[in-house]
Amino acid sequence: MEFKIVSDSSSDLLTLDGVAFESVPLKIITDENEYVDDSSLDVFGMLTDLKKYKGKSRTSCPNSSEYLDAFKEAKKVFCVTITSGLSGSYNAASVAAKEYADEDSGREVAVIDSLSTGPENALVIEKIRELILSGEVFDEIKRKIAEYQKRTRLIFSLESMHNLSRNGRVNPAVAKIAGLLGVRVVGRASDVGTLEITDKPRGAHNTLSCIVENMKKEGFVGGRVRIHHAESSGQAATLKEKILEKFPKAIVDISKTRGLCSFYAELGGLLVGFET
Ligand code: X90
Repeated sequence: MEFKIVSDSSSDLLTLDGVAFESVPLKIITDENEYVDDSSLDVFGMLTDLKKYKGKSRTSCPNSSEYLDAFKEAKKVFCVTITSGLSGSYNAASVAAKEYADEDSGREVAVIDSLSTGPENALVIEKIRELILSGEVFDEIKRKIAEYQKRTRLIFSLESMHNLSRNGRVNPAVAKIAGLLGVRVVGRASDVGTLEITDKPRGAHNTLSCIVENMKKEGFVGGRVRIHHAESSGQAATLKEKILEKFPKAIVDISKTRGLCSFYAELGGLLVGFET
């Protein structure tokens, strides 16, 4: 096989049409269970278990041998990982990439640090797919993807930052203030791939308007949008309507978060990836 796209499960994609694709699962671990974030994971079941569960929970990223297995048989690999600002996934993939390329001079691996997660990763992956299918060569795809990444953004809204804060992925003081206020937070993936809280809107309606306002602030003028939701399909559909009201030409797709993003975004969380 010539090209293959590999991604960790933070992209929320399980399959991709037209090109070889493999998702390498992260894991969600409690004292009682290990949830592997692959296609067999019952995400809603996991979230329901975790809601009742009072003990500790954490996540772990793929190791380099899991990435090596996923690269297998491909000459040219594009590997998109969750932000290196919050996870070791990019590092593990980079170790694997070096080993894989060293084994055979005909192989090339581009490891792409999304500095983001979920829908923004999915947009990047879909762009790589488009470039492969249009017949572009490896180096040209790499260059165009680096350019494309400058144009994509992630905005999120969260009802709880409990798991993010308990696992040291966000400043505990920030999480505490949001928790104490009992409000949703809206934020963005920062330029270095960490969480940046921008607003504390009150009420579901205001939250959605706040997301659209932030999209405009980031420079959205009606390109592609992906909304990934953690068991919040109603909110996702209303958000799509609001985006289309203001930007009738936008192309908006809705899908569900898989295990990793669901664990951190928690029930009701919305992740919005878009082009500027
Ligand atoms: O290596 C690991 O165990 C994975 C750690 C992942 C930590 C953060 C995941 C965040 C998921 C939450 C809202 C969006 C934040 C975007 C920041 C770049 C979703």
